Amino acid sequence: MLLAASATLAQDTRSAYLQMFDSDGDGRVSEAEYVAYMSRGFQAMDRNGDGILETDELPGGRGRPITLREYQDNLRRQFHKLDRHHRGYLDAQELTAPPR
Ligand SMILES: [Ca+2]
Ligand SMILES: [Ca+2]
Repeated sequence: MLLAASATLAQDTRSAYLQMFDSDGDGRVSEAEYVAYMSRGFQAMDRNGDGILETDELPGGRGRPITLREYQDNLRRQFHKLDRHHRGYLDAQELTAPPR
């Protein structure tokens, strides 16, 4: 009983994570949903809201400035790496897989 409960918990954690991305609620994450959700991190860091993360807005205050467009291009590449089955969307397992 206890074992079954913890197996279910791992499953629930994954699907809860997926639900944060899955804005249309179809149980999978499209490229647009992935980019939209992950872009929130950019927006949170872009304190002056000009669409560019300047060096002083980057974590640790170091690094090359990056535009929202570059950031989203990186996210799209990341999405396609995660999309191991090349179906154009991520399921909970692909989404939570460790990066290669
Ligand atoms: Ca979806
Ligand atoms: Ca900025």
